Amino acid sequence: MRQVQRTVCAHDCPDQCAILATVEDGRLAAVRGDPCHPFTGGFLCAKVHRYPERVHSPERLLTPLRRDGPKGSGAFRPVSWDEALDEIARRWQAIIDQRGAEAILAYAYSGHMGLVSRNLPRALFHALGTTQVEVGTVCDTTAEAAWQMTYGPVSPLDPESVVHADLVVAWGADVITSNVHWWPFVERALRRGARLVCIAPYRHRTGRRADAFIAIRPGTDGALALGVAHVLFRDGKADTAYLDRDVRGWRAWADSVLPGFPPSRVEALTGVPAGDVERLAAWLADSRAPFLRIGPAIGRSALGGHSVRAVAILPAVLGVWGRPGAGAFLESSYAFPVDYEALRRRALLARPVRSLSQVQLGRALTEWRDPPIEAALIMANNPAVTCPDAGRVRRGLAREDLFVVVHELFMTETAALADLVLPATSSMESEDVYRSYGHLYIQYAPAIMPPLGESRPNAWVIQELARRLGVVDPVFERTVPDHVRALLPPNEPALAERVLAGEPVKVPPTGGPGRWGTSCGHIDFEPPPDFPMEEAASPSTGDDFPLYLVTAPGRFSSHTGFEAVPSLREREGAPRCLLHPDEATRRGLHDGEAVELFNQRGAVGLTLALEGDVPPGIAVVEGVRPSAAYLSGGPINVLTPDDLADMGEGATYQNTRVDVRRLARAAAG
Ligand SMILES: Nc1nc2c(c(=O)[nH]1)N[C@H]1C(S)=C(S)[C@@H](COP(=O)(O)OP(=O)(O)OC[C@H]3O[C@@H](n4cnc5c(=O)[nH]c(N)nc54)[C@H](O)[C@@H]3O)O[C@H]1N2
Ligand SMILES: Nc1nc2c(c(=O)[nH]1)N[C@H]1C(S)=C(S)[C@@H](COP(=O)(O)OP(=O)(O)OC[C@H]3O[C@@H](n4cnc5c(=O)[nH]c(N)nc54)[C@H](O)[C@@H]3O)O[C@H]1N2
Ligand SMILES: [Mo]
Repeated sequence: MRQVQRTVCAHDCPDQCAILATVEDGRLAAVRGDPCHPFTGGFLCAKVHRYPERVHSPERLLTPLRRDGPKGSGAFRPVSWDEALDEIARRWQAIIDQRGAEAILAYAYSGHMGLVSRNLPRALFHALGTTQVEVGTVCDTTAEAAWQMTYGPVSPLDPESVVHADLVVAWGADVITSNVHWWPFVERALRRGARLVCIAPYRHRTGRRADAFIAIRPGTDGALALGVAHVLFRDGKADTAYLDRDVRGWRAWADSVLPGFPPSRVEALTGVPAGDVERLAAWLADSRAPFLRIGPAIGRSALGGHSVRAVAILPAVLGVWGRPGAGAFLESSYAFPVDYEALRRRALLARPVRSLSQVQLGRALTEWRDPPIEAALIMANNPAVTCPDAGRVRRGLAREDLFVVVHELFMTETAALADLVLPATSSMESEDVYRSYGHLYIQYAPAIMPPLGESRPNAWVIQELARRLGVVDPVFERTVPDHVRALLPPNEPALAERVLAGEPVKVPPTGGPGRWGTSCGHIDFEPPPDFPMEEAASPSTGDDFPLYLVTAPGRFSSHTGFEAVPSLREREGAPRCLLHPDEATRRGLHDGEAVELFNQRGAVGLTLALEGDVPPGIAVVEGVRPSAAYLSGGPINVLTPDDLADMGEGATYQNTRVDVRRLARAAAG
């Protein structure tokens, strides 16, 4: 039997595509972009295009597995679900009785972006009182905290409105690589005469298409933005009438902070020539409708929150909010009228929970006491590869006295360190509801094929554990359609029913002039947006290493989520270190040779690629790949620090300093 069904791409990506999937005799035969979805626009990215290969990969886990040898040896034997779940319940109960639930660390992350898959697990963790990730993630919590502090939880811009912009600034966002379905909208603006400016440490794919590219030292965007504001005020281009009307605390900010950011000092802080600071300010001042696309990447540094904030306020300084296509866009998430607590059920918490920033997972597993972590449940995340200071994460997971359970589709390096591995369904085999963070559509997706083998969705695992642990709450009994009804506003029952009918439903943006989400109701410049360089110093920055390491998304990979697709592995190719030819010459290194990036945390072998688009002083590695992809010592996150950013407990990947040298033959072997 052959059927075409609507579903949604569940990957952690702003595009959240609507898919038309062809299922033949219970197998996913083909996928294409749903032409009815304005943002997906009828095409899929190079990765998701290969979805049948991923779903039916011979590497899929099909039964629960129990470790059958020393930790990390890779020896496992199949066990039944009952055996696995009973063991988890028994061991967790013993830990709860002896040490308290905080000795259990449990979280589900963004490997599956369905609202049920991501949020229902938290209800169980809240009910038990386990240690969990309440705030900080490796992704965007710094950027979100900075945004909320300034504008509140609102998403005022429809990304599709960029077609009306006359200036598009991709500020720390490689649109063509990581947000490719927005690119056609940008192109429409460009065809109508808009100018595209890219600001990033190296000229990436989008940068090569830009009218102007500004190379910035990683982690210093706040200084550049304040320099731009300095010039706007100096030249009388700031809209003080708008600032008076809609911004709290702007005068104190303009008087106290801005004088410290003349273009000459900005050049010293950021590496951006003073003339470029002036030019960027002039383009913004001359623009009727500037659209600033802020990539969460600029938040992943010691002063990342300050940076996001300083960039995000520029439309307020210019007084352009409210014009079609004008403003700053970080994420669309806040536009959705979703009551996450209906699933997370924080109300089930008996007392405040011990919270972990995902960034410091390794620290928690190796250093925490009172109580130490004795059991861990990791769902939809591959932290042994993607977390900063991955070496420490691995040492933590490898503890013989730590009971590790990993729920996964594939035998990732994280799963390989588990005591029990539980097989997860792919999104094609699970029912869920999705809201984007890069556009304004919400969509329900039924399971379109039966689970492969004994694989089961996150929600099922959580329901079974709740039952075994005697946790009772209506949330664990609900069906997915009932979850959808509970998540969406009760006074708008028609919205839930439209969503459940399976069509992509668009919600309006929220916030805007006079309607901000802050407690004062205005755009909030208190505390004053600043860039306090002196606070950026962090113990593990390792300033003695001369190069900044920039880790950027891979085009044919999404973190490690497509590693089980050989054709994509091949297209992404072996990991490369992109370096300016002068840096190579200085070290006697040649294009294509085996090198290693190293710092105080480790050394990672990969292939050198000389690249004029990378400025001197910077090493770029695209894609976060599993260890086996590197010549030695991987993954790349062995080198990155686990310090927290200034806001939102986020990661500081872009604060990594390294050097590069020829890889000794023995290590390469
Ligand atoms: N193909 C692909 N798509 C993806 C992903 C992927 O891995 N692969 N990942 C998905 C996920 S989880 C997310 S969160 C999103 C967004 O993922 P992000 O990682 O935020 O990616 P981008 O927004 O593209 O931003 C990356 C670009 O920012 C630049 N950058 C790095 N540091 C700085 C800095 O300090 N300042 C400035 N100005 N620029 C900097 C880098 O040059 C890089 O090209 O993309 C999603 N989409
Ligand atoms: N150096 C450096 N490191 C980074 C970044 C960077 O810019 N630089 N970016 C960071 C960012 S933005 C992010 S978001 C993280 C992403 O980091 P991760 O969340 O670790 O991303 P993935 O490697 O895709 O791992 C997700 C896993 O979830 C599994 N999975 C998929 N669907 C399901 C499901 O339904 N249930 C279960 N149980 N499992 C499922 C997949 O098979 C996959 O192995 O990486 C971060 N790491
Ligand atoms: Mo992310």
